[in-house]
Amino acid sequence: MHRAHTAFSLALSPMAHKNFATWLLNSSSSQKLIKASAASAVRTYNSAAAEPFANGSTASYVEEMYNAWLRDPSSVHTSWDAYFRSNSYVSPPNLAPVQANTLPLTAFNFGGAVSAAPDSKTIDDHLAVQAIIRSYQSRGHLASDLDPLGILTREKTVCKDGLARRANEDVLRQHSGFLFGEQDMERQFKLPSTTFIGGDEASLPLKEILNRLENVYCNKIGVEFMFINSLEQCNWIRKRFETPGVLSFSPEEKRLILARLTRATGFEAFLAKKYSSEKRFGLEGCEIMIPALKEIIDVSTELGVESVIMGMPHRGRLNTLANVCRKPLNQIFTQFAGLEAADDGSGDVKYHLGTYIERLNRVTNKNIRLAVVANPSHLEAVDPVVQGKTRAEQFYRGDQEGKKVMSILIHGDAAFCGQGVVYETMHLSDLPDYTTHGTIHVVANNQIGFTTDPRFSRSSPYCTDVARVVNAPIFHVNADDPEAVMHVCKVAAEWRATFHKDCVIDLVGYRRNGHNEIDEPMFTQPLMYQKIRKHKNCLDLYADKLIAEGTVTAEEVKSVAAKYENICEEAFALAKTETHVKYKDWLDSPWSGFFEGKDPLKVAPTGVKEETLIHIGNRFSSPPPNAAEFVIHKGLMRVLAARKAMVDEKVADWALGEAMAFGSLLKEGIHVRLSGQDVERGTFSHRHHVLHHQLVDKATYNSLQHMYPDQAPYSVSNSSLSEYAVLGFEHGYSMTNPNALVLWEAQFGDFCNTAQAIIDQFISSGQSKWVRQSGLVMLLPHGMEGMGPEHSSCRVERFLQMSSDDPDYFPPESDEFAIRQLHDINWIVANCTTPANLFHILRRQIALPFRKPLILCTPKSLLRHPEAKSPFSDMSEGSEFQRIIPDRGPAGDNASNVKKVVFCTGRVYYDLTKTRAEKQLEKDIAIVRVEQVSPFPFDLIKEQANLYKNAELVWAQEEHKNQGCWTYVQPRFLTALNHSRDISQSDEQSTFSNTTNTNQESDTDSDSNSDKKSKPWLSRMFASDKTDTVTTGSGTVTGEFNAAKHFDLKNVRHDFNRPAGIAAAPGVRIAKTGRKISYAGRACGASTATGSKAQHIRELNALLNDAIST
Ligand SMILES: Cc1ncc(C[n+]2csc(CCOP(=O)(O)OP(=O)(O)O)c2C)c(N)n1
Ligand SMILES: [Mg+2]
Repeated sequence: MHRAHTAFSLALSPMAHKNFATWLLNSSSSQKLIKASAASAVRTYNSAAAEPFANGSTASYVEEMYNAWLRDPSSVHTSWDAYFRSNSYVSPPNLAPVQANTLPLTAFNFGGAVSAAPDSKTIDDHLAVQAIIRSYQSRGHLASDLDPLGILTREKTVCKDGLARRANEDVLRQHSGFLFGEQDMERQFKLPSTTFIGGDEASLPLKEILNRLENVYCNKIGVEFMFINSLEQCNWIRKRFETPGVLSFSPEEKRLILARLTRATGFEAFLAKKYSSEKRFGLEGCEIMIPALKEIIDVSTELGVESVIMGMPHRGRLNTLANVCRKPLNQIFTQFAGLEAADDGSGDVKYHLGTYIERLNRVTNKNIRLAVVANPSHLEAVDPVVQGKTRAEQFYRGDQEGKKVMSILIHGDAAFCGQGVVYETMHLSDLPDYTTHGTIHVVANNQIGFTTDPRFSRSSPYCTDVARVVNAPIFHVNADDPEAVMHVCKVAAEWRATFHKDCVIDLVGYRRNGHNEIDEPMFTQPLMYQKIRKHKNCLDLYADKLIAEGTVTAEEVKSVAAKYENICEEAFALAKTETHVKYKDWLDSPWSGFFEGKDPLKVAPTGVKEETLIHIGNRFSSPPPNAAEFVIHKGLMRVLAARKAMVDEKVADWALGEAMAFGSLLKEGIHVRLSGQDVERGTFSHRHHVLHHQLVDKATYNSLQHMYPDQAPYSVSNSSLSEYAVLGFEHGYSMTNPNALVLWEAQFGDFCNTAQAIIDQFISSGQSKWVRQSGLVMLLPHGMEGMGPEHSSCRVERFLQMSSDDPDYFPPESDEFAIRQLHDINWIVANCTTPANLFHILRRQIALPFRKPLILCTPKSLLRHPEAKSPFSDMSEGSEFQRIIPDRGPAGDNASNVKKVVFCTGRVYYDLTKTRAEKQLEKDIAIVRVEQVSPFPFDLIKEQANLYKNAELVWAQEEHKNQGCWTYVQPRFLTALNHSRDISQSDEQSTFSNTTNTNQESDTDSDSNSDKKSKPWLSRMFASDKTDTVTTGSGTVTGEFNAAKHFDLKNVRHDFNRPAGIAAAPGVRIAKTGRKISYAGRACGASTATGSKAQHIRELNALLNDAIST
């Protein structure tokens, strides 16, 4: 479309005719010439015709003819007709501007008089040369010398002039056989405007043209860029690679490369020497990545970048931390010493924890902040998280164009092409609310993934092909050529600074060792590894080169290496004096000032003044101030009017409750960002935060952005159709600043499982693994409403299974019960039934003195349910979030006579109350809503059970028995009802992980049994002393094991205050008779729902009859 449009407008241009007339038609033999050139073109060439060769107007003319022919074949000369019919013509992506070095064609001697028109051979030959230039530009990379091992390198072939060249048929296609005579090699050819190989020369001998093209495109760099649709960008790249002399480096620059390479190589060698039996996922074979990253950072800093956020996998991570981030070496070496942690964290340091460093860049003399984001083993999962964090940092700095903050993503070759999240992340790169204004992707391409060869791990020619979809240029480079690598990095950094678009550097190296250092690669890649064994490392190769050319001496090389080894030795000695690992040293996004001076157990009030609610309500229900000009859809006028009526009545529905929460937070200076598929309107058409002018394209109004003049920014963004990348992105965004409410909404809760890796590896466990908090809210529409098996359930059972509160442990009751629970758990899972509770729970995310992710099941039918409304009084000052909502009707008033209490959560409450009313059982059956399911409100459940002393207790849920909340609530009910199991547990994780603790003791026990250390429960299983008591911060542990000896005391919490005296042998339950909770609902099921509405209703009726009966 775009190309057709360009061509069409050119065809209409009177200038095109004028240019045409001046150089060709004025000639007396013009018609003959057209015929001759067109005919010969048909015979010999195709894309040559797409390039201007004689002056800038030729291509315009050809293009013009082509378009005229497309419209009407008879409108052009028969020779053109024949030419175009042969399908030989390929329209250029765009037309090139006339370049400064173009010469009139008459400047060339065509064998006749100077003023004579060019003969057809001259034109043919020029077209051929042009085609060859273009071939090199488009496909030269296919023959470039990228593989340091030479396994994939193509042989050179000897050309007519006796010179060996690499470009072959893959590159030159039909032009490879073009037989220039040897005498042609010396012939002068005019260079088209689309090449820069000439420098200041407007023409060159053919031989020189070929040599220069070979050198640029078929040497150690393979540039893939001709698929880019922008001519400006293509020319920009051509210029940076083709201009003569671009690859020359000063002696100082070469020494710097050598020094950096020495450090990168020395670091791995040092670790190999000191920790020979440890895995470190070394970078050997691709050590150049370290100088490469440094070059990118240097150039970017020079161009204005102040903060770089990096995401990377295992390979070379330690080297990057040491030599790019300059994290103190002793801190890194400490990780190998197997020391105990002084604070929380999973011991997952070496390859997974992040870091954050602020330092002076010595090359540019500018301050720079470098962060490496903590990442799980799940390859590439960190990509969108990095992007979200980068975007957030840009946002908070007001860096709207990404000039100050940038991201670098480092990939393995197998993961880059194999993991779908890479594609999803790439697709965020140019979206207005998700772009980070250009990411530099660096692939540490060691041509292997664990034990799998590329031919079995990808169908694409390169591991980088995914980047082509966003028109990112791809710079392949031989990792054994440091200068070529540095050049590519410089270009990449300049590209990002110029166009603010992604680009890829493919560092083609090899992996000297196995996947890790104790792995045997010869099992699976014997021939490759025979080659590798004989291959000199990059540092030695480069040092040899610099010594040979006289840039450095052999002594200098040795002394640089020795100096670095000394540095390592000193750090090694220092590391030996360390007694503990401090996880807090490894935070990638410290929230300085957030925790300080805060009472960790105090929640700020969440209710707000009624006048605030009225103000927000009025704004939210009003059309834009210029309503007369802004035409709103009639349906939306009705929505606004209904909202206004609610505000006048001082009640809120779901959308209004949410808007009240957002608006009031914005008023308090809290940035709110809501992202997900179709969130602006809301999947269920209830939200309507963005009003669209019905007559003016892209004119919109968002009232939440105009609540108060000094409010914080509100952003609501329809996302790409991705869960994995977008949820990861929002998680990254939420990590950056605790004073923001970041929400991701699934279209239906069911779809969140395509983002499972983000949920499992980051959201549920980020704090326990990496000491990193996030207050991200996941809004998950959930409800079995007969919408089919894929539009029903957010699989709340899965979230609950990952909740870290202990089902068997009733924490001590106190005024701080609720906040302590929140403090200690990994995340919050809730299903609210009222807009007021939604309002409070969202505001509570910010009111908490710490941050926890909130998994919120949200309603569908309740959005419009006439009873699912809240009076303003439930949101105003003094009101707060209700963890459970007791029965406030006749049953609640006369509790001792109640026969049955039905506990439930979520929308089924409304079905239950309706059925109870229909059966006139309001006095006999109480219905209690559990609004916050996890952490479990043990105290309130106990209170309710005590209130209804004589009643049977039932848990009713619309999800199947093996789904929903039942399996989570059942054991907790038993604990709340004091019919708990004994306190022994054989898995420590459920109690202790995922907690933030400021009051713990540390274990100095240096038991070397690592299995016991990592699994304290195992020690306890076989402990003999069962009566030890351990006193901790504020509580007492009485257990059946010798805690001081076997138990990892660092994990003992001040809140670890188990009821005493109920010790028993591990695994033995203390059975007590008494009250139980029974289940009312559907049987177990394999699917989340039945497909038909009718069946759903039948099943629901059965559930209601079961639950509401006495
Ligand atoms: C999502 C995921 N799947 C599988 C693995 C297991 N794994 C770890 S490293 C690796 C090979 C990675 O190859 P590549 O991306 O080329 O990186 P390299 O190790 O070669 O640097 C695999 C399969 C993983 N970590 N993550
Ligand atoms: Mg690899």
